[in-house]
Amino acid sequence: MIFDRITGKQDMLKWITGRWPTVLCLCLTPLVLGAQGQGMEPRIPGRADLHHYRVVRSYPHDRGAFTQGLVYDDGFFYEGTGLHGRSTLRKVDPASGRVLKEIGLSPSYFGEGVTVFGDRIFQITWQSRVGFVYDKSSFSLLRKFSYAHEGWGITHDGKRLIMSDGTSVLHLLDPKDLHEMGTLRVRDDRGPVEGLNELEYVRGAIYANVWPTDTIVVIDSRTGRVTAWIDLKGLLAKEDLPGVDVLNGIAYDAEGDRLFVTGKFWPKLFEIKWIGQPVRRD
Ligand SMILES: [Ca+2]
Repeated sequence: MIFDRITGKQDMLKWITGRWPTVLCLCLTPLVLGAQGQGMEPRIPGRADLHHYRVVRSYPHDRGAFTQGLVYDDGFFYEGTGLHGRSTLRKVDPASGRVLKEIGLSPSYFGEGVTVFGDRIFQITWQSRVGFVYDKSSFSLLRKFSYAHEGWGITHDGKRLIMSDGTSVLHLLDPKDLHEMGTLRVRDDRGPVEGLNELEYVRGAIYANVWPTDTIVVIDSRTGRVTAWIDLKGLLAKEDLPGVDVLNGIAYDAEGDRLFVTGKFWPKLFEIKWIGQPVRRD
């Protein structure tokens, strides 16, 4: 089934059909055509600036990792992978791509985003409405927590955990007791931006993959307003495309001001920079 193969999220068809009929034909086309959503976007971006990129450096990435969450912390990547029976939390050496530490989730859980908050790692799951808190060093499970929506991506701004659920709404959680403190509605001048997936907090902004495209939106974390779109089409060479799934994975090295991206089953992980004059779309 192509939906299983491409996304692992077959229920997404129901989600799209029920919630956003106008996006249906736009979303299905890239899934049928193949990986990366080449040439397609879920909607026409609003007036926010559109940026392109250049690759600073590429790194090896585990081709068996169905990447759902990516973080850079103190010289290492922490990565959460998905799919039932294949979901993991792992610590990865950036230079070699070697997995240094790994735990597997119970097959009943489909792992999603991860974030490192102090000495803890938070990992969420797709439809089980259960998240996990681990000790960063040992990966020992400290506690579970629950939430009332799907879990897609997670990051934090130093005070609040920020979660996506595949819609245009971000959930703000207290990292101490995990209760929901509020929501942030993400939109540009053309309306809500749906399909927000993997997240990363970068200097006052929230970066979000827009599922199932090669696009990242840059969101003002105070207002929810989209301030820029980054078009990441063409990151993988043609020979690397067979078997890969969509872009999913954003990490930021605050100390070195380095931005990293990868995707599901991608053989490479990239450090990128925005480039060029932004193109205004009217
Ligand atoms: Ca991230």
